[in-house]
Amino acid sequence: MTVQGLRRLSLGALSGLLAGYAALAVAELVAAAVRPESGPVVAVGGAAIDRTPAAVKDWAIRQFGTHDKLVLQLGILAVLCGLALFLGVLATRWRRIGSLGVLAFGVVGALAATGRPDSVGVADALPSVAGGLVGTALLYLLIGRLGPAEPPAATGEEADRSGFDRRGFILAATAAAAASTGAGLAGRALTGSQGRGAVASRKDVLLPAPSSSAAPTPRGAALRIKGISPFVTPNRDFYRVDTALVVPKVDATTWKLRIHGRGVARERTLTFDDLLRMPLIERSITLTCVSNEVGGPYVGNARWIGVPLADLLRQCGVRPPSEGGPADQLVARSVDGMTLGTPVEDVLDGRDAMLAVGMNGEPLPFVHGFPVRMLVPGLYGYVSACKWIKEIELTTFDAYDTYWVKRDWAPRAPVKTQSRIDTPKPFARPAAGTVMVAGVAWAQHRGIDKVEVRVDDGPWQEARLAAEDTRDTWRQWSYEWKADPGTHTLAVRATDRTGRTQTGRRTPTIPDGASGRHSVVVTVD
Ligand SMILES: Nc1nc2c(c(=O)[nH]1)N[C@H]1C(S)=C(S)[C@@H](COP(=O)(O)O)O[C@H]1N2
Ligand SMILES: [Mo]
Repeated sequence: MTVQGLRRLSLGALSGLLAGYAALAVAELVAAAVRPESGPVVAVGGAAIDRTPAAVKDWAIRQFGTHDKLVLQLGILAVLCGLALFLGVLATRWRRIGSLGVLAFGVVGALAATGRPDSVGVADALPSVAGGLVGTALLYLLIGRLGPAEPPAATGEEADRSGFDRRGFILAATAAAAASTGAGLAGRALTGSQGRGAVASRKDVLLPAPSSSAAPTPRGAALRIKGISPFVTPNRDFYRVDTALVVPKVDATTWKLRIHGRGVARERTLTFDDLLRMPLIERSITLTCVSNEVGGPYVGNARWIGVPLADLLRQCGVRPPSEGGPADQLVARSVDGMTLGTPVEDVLDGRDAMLAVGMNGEPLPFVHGFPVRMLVPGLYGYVSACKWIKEIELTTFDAYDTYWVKRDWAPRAPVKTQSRIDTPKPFARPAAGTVMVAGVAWAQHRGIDKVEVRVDDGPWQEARLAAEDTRDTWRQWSYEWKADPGTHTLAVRATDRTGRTQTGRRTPTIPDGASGRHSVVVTVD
């Protein structure tokens, strides 16, 4: 290949990159005007999450933890870079086809955005289409500066006769890069300013004192042992699991919750202030994710303040199936289109199901569902803990499959009895002698009755249980191990108040939560 041919290809690739960059920047700006969630990267990422098989989603959560969304977006950007390079090179040969390729990807973004469960309609297609058009035009223009595809054969040491308009190209490329950066930054700034109303509304929230406080945590519920999970999980350490690539920023002053559906004699629409004027309860509740592997981190305990959901539903005339009510499923819908389905019977059976407005003494953090989320002790998060809730619909399990149920997770999912060794850590090297083994065990709404530890193939030994707060919270435990030198396996199992001991049979998280025992291998020196 000639030097000029090579130059043409690399400038083509560069043009492709610039066109892709411009397309994304313009899309970002338009998305800021429409909705941040309608931008192509977020939309394609969201669509990918919607379509990810349960097993892959679980794998991603396992591999990347709470960074799973960042990894996904970086992956999408990497793929887009590759495609942009390719389209640029393609355009050096077929200017129109290569340029129109950029638009084709805009269309993909548009389809992804309009197909999301939270889509507001065709407006969501605008960012990707606008970006695609700008990118197409830019690539076409830049390639034009490179001259015709097959230049008159230049001979010998004759000057560059390929028709390459160097000045024009550099000017156009620089201007495009600058304008794109400007558009992208403007988009970011606009999106940021839109969240400001929500941020201000959160700052203005004054949580009323609950009319029913949680009993003080009993002395002895929180053990002082290095490495054990604190009894109350601080908000900043509380796990986060959701499908939201952009954390919804909901303004509490305009937020509304609608309650309707089968057997709702009196439909209601409530504002945030309406909720704060009702009698509030304060309760400690341990929340667990169904995607938590045995020994995994997706469990946390917080002190929540909220409106008792059962009272609210009874006021609306809702009766549980056991009292002849026609609805057996409560579907909670969030502002981002997520749906979660909870048994009506569980919500109305006397447990502290609530619409939570406070978490550990402050308004809900945005990532945990500000302004209002649902909580039902004893059920995994995906069937009970709707964040950014905006609607409650009473229906039946036969009539409606929620988001995760459509993706093969179980429609009903009470939390399985589980226990975890927090310390020592896997592959730790404690010194021989007394080693403190400790952790947490949970069986929400049944309560933990016993925890046992086993060393290698020895007998199960009863661990010391910390005082119980309530049966809806986890319980710390500890065991003083007289450790001999060598490599040992520590295993733990819990027994709940129904007398059932957690099974040693390992099952995957899908469809209704992992079972099996947590064990840790350590080498005693
Ligand atoms: N709107 C919305 N609510 C949601 C989810 C979600 O993806 N979107 N995820 C659920 C799941 S799977 C769990 S385990 C809990 C996690 O709550 P946290 O992130 O506050 O710990 O929220 C639940 N509520
Ligand atoms: Mo979850």
